Amino acid sequence: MCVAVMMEAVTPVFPISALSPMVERIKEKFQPKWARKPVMSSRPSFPLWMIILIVFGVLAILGITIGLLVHFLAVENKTYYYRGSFKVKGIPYNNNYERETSQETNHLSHILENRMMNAFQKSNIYRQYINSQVITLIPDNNSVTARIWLVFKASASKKENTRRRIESILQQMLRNNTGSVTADPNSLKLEEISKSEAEKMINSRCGRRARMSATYDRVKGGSTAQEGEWPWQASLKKNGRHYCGASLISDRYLVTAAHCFQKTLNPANYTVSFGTRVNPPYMQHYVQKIIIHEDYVRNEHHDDVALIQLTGKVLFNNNVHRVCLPEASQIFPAGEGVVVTGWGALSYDGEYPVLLQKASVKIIDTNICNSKEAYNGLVKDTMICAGYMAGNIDACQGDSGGPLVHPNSRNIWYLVGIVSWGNECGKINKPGVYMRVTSYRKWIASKIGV
Ligand code: 4AZ
Repeated sequence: MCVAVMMEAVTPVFPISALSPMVERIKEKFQPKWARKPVMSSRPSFPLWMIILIVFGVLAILGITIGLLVHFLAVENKTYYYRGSFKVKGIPYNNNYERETSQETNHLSHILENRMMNAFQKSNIYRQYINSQVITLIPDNNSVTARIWLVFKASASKKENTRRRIESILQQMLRNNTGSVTADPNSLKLEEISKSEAEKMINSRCGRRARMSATYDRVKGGSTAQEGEWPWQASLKKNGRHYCGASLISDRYLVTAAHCFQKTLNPANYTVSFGTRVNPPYMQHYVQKIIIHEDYVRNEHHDDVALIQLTGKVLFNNNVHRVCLPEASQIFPAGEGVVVTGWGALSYDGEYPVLLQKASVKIIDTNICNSKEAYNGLVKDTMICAGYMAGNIDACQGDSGGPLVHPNSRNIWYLVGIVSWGNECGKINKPGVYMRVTSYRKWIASKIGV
């Protein structure tokens, strides 16, 4: 017992195996040689090829992990939408800024949109930038507040960082008062909005597209339109059958050709549908009232304009919303590229398509269109020719009443003409003749107040 007590006094209370490596080494040093462990015998030895294999394996796993991380954090981008506003100073009060289609609105918006685009494209987030637009201008005493709309893509992890960067780039842009426009950097406001709020903002404005399709100018002949590409295009149906085209110009009114209503004027016989497929339609509305131009004479070509009032309001969405009406003073020069759309015949007395068709044409000088070989003076100032003197690409039967549209420098679409008449379709020296919308702008305003 007593020996046992002696041992207790010199032995540590924790087991030997728990000693630190340093203590272990000291302990080994004072052990007799015969009791020491052989240095190498405790570790298994691996052949070189196995070590290389293990290293490669570990590197491969590391590589895959990093790759997946990069993919989810950097490549898996989401789209983010923002709305904001800032003040532009030194602009004398002018209520034309309140009109979305005025020259003043387009001019100032274009300058601001170019400045925003340049600022973002030159920044270090140029790869995340998708679009920026001026939505409205609100004039005040000696200043105009610009309401803006922005789209960026970013990974979820960089979301807040992206918002801060957008804000600082815009602030810097507003501080650099180069050019004719001076802005107030302290007036900048910016907030993230949902996709549906962003689409609502765009779809409530005229002549814009929420989905950005740029294929229209690459199409040479007539070809099938994409859903949402021409959201103002409507099909006017008589007793359920496509009869004429029409264009949505407000949430309650469409503009079309007067000659579409030659036989009956009873609104109950007509329906208006939207979407690229004429049957079954994407959206359908009923007609409340038909307003024919007072000076239209049946079987004559002049004043071939009519308005359709719907029984209820159209709920705008990506695929259905209004086109812009040009100011009465706006000029569309000869040679400008325009697009005509409709479900009309694919050739004179030919077949009708099921899906909406589009064709890129050019505005033709009225003097050329009135030449002896062409229409020999039949084209009035209130009409506009579009197509090609060489023929082929043209509107045709069933396209009547439909839109001829032009994108302005901001890519906002304006109604230039209403399909009206022509000598058959696509014939040499016989281009399509359209009602010139600028000539009827005041008549439209007098009837429906837009
Ligand atoms: C029509 O009969 C018609 N090529 C419409 C347009 C044109 C010709 C005929 C233009 O409705």
